[in-house]
Amino acid sequence: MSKLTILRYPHPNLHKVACAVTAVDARVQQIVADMFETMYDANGVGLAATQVDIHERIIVIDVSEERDQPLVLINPELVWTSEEHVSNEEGCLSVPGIYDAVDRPERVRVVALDEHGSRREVEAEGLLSRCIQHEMDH
Ligand code: GNR
Ligand code: NI
Repeated sequence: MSKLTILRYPHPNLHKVACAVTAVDARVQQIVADMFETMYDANGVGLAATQVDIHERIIVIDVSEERDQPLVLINPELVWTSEEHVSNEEGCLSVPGIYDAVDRPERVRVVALDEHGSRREVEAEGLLSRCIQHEMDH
């Protein structure tokens, strides 16, 4: 495992659009492990690969208090968003010190691959929903 460097605004690579992962193999699993190490070290609740200068659709999330509920989303797609929206404060590890309210759908359903390449569907609300949407925006 190795900790990766988180790009900070206004690094131009933060604007790059990530490509789909074509195979969930050992290379991708190493990226996932390194992203978790980086996210936990930074006390973040989520991290998108773009933030560590890897331009592939890979997201790691852990919104649990105990930091023991890792969630991996590869090639995520939103398949449903609620009509109801909610506004809440967001921060970003790539924009340290800045927090502002962002209006988003309250609940989402996302389909993605996990770290083993298995398709999974997650329905989320609250911080998890917000975090999934924030990471997908990266
Ligand atoms: O650590 C993070 N906290 C957070 C709080 C509210 C909404 C979204 C987030 S994501 C952020 C980590 C980050 O920058 N991920 O891209
Ligand atoms: Ni962010």
